Amino acid sequence: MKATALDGTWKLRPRHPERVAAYTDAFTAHTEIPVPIPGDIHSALIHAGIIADPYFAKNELDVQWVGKEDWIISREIKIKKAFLSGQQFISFQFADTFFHVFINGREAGKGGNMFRSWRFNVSGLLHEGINTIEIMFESAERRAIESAARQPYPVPYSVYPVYSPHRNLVRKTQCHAGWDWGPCIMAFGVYESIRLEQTTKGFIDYVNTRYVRENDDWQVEVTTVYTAITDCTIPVSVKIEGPGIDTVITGTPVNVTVGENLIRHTVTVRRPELWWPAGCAPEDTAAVLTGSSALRENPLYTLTVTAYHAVKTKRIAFRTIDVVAEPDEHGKSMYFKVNGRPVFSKGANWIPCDALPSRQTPQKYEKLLRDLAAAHMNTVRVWGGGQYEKDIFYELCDRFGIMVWQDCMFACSLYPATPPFLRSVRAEIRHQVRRLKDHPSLALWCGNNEDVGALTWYPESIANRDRYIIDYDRLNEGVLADEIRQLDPDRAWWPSSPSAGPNDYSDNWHADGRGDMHYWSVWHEKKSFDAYLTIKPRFVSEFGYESFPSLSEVQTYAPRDQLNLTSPVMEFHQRSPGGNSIILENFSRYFRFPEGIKNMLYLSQVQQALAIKTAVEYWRSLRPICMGSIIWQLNDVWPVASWSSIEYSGKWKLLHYEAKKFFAPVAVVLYKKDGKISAHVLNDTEENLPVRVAIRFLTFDGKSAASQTGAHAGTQTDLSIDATVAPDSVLKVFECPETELPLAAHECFIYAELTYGDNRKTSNTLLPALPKECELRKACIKTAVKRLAPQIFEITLTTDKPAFFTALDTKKLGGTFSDNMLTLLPEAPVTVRFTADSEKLTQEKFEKALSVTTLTDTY
Ligand code: BMA
Repeated sequence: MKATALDGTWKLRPRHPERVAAYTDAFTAHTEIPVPIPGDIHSALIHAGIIADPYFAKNELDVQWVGKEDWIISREIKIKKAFLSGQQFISFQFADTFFHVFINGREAGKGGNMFRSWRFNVSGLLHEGINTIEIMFESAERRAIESAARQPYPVPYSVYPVYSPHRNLVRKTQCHAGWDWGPCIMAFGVYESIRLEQTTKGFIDYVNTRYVRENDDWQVEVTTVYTAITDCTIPVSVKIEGPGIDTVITGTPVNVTVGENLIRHTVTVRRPELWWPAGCAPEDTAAVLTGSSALRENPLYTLTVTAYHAVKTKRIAFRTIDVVAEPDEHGKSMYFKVNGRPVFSKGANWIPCDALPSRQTPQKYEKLLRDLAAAHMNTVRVWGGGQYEKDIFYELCDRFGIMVWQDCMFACSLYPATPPFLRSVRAEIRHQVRRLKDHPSLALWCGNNEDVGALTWYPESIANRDRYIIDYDRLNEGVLADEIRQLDPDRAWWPSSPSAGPNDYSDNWHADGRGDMHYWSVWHEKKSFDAYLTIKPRFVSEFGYESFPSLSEVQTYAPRDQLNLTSPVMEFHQRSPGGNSIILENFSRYFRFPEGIKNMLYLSQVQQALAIKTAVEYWRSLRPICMGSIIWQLNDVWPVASWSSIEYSGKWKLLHYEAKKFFAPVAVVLYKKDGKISAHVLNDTEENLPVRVAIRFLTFDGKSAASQTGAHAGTQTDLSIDATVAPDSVLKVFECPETELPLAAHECFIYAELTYGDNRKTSNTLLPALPKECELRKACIKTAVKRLAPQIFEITLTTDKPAFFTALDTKKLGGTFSDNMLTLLPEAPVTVRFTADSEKLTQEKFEKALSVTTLTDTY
């Protein structure tokens, strides 16, 4: 078997230059521009200067015509005589979406589902010497509109401020059509290598595994899915290599017949090392106690199957993973159990890492997933409005121990149940399950995002509920669950997110007793942050709160004259209806109103971090009732106001820094609920954890509150508590009624410091009154900077008065602080490190870029 990847520069032209002339004069009848493949067409047009950067200002509106046209990419390829023996094929993965392939002018095949793989037999179409390959992409928007006209009845879907109609009728990344955080860019292209293949026998399409554990030994059942082009006998070898293991089954002869063959081997692997989610391996506990921050990589084993000349290699690992959803005294549990150990899922929701597929680079995947793990997260949810992710995504999750909650790609919509649609989805899910199921990180298959709820969102489905419920069930149980249960019987199937579990269709936006919740009462229903403390969820797979990006990021899309929160461009880069008003309204709820855009952007990030911190700290303290909190959302597809914890450029928002603290395996949390203030120690390690907790009541001058005139007699004074927290659990170490604070709530704050392990310290702060009510003193903060290594700077911060929500920023200079969003106390300097992306950064440049903002600076 021979294969060539047709990567490189192809040529691009519109199918109808005369129509495109209405938008650009760049294309005459014969003009072509270069387009890198794998890649997308919008990116090529941007690169050629034919369309403007759609992420800037309101340019997105000016590029909508691109998605309404048809486009052709072409290239020549030289074929040698030897390649023409046997049969030849052209294959596609991630081809977006409606395309026709022509070889030397003759149609070789067509595709119409971005999530399927396609292989077309091109034998007889190629010849020795120069051949032309053309791929014609049809407008998915037009195809969706045509499909809508053919539906037996309307199939409703949710729309966003800028959108392309009937997205739900085409099997394409749903958010390409616009979302409440994303632009409408109806991309076209092929985002993985197009391969030209030649064989005399056949192909290995997939290699899949199942595992049976017998004490320390594992039986691996390897199924090779082999498509033969002729009846023949081929030798098949299976090899598993890795730390301490080298097991081979060599060359068993296997008879195959034309079409798909399943070839099975069983391999015994003795005492492999186990795969664990981040933070859960035995050595992770030791790292927590000593303070090592290195990211642990999991032991992965290489499985290679050779079938005649075809070879397939993949990385596998050894672990058990179960979803425990069982009735209990609180309703029904939901949590992951890995190698027998219950794991609290800490994580974020993943949307595609760029709206332009050409910019979904391996570097971006690696940075985002490293950043996710750096914030002590162990779970990522691949949300159903995006895409089954690229291989590199799952490979990184395997390495770093990030459990993947995998939605099937359906979101916020109803979907058709016509036979052609269901056939297309069946082929899609069969491909994706066999492609992805061996990743040790893959923890759960979920049917869709919010499609059960969507049944109640539209007049059509409210009026004719039965019809749409039947369609829902045909797709979800009839196709998705049916295929997943058959092809991946060892992995959990979860019907929808949110869901109370199989066969239960409760309202999991508000009911907290069973399954996973999407808790949107804070933000979409505009409740106060306290609402997070009114539920006892089992697992929250979505909850979020918006902020603006930092000033340097806003400047990438808003020209200077638009730097105002109600300017047209700032409102355009906000897709959640009324979003800017919600942010501003909450400023007035919690804070003294900030002056100037810079302070507003900063405060929006403080507010977001505070909202999500309130939720996560409380829900973690409910363990084991609650066993998961997955923040909406990790990343952005373009620069925009959104719920993300990391800005489009990769800069961490204050939320991501705060997440690193509120998701830490060992943490102290403080909260006020029902008039009581309490402190809890969270221990996600597998050991009994002796701790000391110092609780101090301080004035806004930084003095002990109890010693002040005005302090009530017989009230709380500073405390030091010694305790031992059991493994994987939470201990309440302190509680007092708010009325026992030494001073009025707005005159003092509580500062808790936890000591554990090798003299490791972590702290937390609670303002018992709303920040706007507190009589904060203006703090004068000083910084001293030292360069420790070419990329590492140390910043020491000192203050004369307690300073809250103190944030460091470096404008456009890329890099990450070791800590941010700090409480600073007088006489207690705080040192943080900044690791720059570039080695070329001078101390002078760094100091010039560095800014410090604290709450009292904003008004
Ligand atoms: C959800 C998600 C997304 C959406 C987000 C914010 O429920 O599933 O569809 O972007 O909320 O509104």
